[in-house]
Amino acid sequence: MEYYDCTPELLNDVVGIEKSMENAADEAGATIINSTFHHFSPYGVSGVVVIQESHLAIHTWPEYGYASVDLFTCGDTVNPWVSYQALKEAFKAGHGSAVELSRGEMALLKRKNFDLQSMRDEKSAVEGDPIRTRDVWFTERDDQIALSLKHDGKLYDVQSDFQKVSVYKTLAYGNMLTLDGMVMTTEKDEYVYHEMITHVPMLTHPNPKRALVIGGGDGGTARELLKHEGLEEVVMVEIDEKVIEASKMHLPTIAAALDHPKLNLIIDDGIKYVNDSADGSFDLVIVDSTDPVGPAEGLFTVEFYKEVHRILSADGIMVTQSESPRFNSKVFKEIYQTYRGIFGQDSVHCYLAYIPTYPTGMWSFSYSSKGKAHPLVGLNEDNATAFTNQNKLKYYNEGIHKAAFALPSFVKEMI
Ligand code: SPD
Repeated sequence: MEYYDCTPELLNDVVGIEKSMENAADEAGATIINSTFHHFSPYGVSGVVVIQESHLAIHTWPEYGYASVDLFTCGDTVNPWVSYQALKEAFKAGHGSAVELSRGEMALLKRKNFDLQSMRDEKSAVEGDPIRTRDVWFTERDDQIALSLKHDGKLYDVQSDFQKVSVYKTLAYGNMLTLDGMVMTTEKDEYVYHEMITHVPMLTHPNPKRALVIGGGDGGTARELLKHEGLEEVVMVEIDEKVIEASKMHLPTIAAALDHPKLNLIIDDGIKYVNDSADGSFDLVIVDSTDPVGPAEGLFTVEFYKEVHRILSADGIMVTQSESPRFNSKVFKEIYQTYRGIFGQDSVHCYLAYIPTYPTGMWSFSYSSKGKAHPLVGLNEDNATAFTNQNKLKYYNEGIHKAAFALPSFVKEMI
């Protein structure tokens, strides 16, 4: 594939080119295994996306507005012409051309016999195990850090009206939900996030009766909230019904409470729901959002949090997932600055938990109190212990509750 008269800046943007190449592979129906890209000094990019069906490779010459791409596929499941078109648009090429070549003359190929058993992955070489034929890697990355999980294929992959909803069958963490290529939850470590986002506020509010969850379509947050028998109603507003569908189908233990009688599940825009809610109508609002890109962007604005503050009751608490201090430093700082401007300097607290499948593993939550609720002073340790034992919680306990608010110095410094 040849692309002429492209925008030079686009051909020098290594992160953008990698995304465009992966997108071109994805749209053509290929399964991405991994990719590696390199930026040359002072300009030019080369890179390869390895796909299950072979590879895509690119070399760019920004000084000539020219890029050449090779797409090698195997079988007939990938349509290379879709990639051609996607890249032409991505690079804003004035004109382009492509040639399709057949490789490997069938007449010259002779099948060899070999012992398939001897080629098995050592770890899966257990008598009776199926032979794994497609171990590939899912990678979540920004331009500096990447997190990869090996998987055995996708169980769900749908472009909804809002985002790409996928469920991967990972080898180490069970089924994993991703939205637009970002890990949301996995069967094996979901409990850390869901126990911490719910029980910390629930066990420090004097008498919570009504809770609102914005987002949280996988159902984990609702499941944990509904363990608190004193709660009379949980309203959950999820914008994307495909997230609910994927979770019910492939994350049944996380989605376990989505049909609970006390849960009022609404498929709608959470921002609109909050704007339309009456003053003081919720004791607890949990913002269980995705990262601040795509449909969740509006959930990270001053206007939205002011509205959340308005709908909280006198002693109401807002808890949000507040990203990783290390991975999303800029957003992390902004979040705390914004909340403090609304709830007051001393009414906003940060706490941490360790979630191996989120970038850097260090994840933060914010606890903002409208009235007198306090995350440590308000904790009745005996109640917390009894609740933990009764519900056989796997991460939360009274010790973790207190320790989660002890912040490393660099995090204190940031907020
Ligand atoms: N980068 C990961 C942020 C995920 C936040 N939400 C997760 C949803 C789990 N219910």
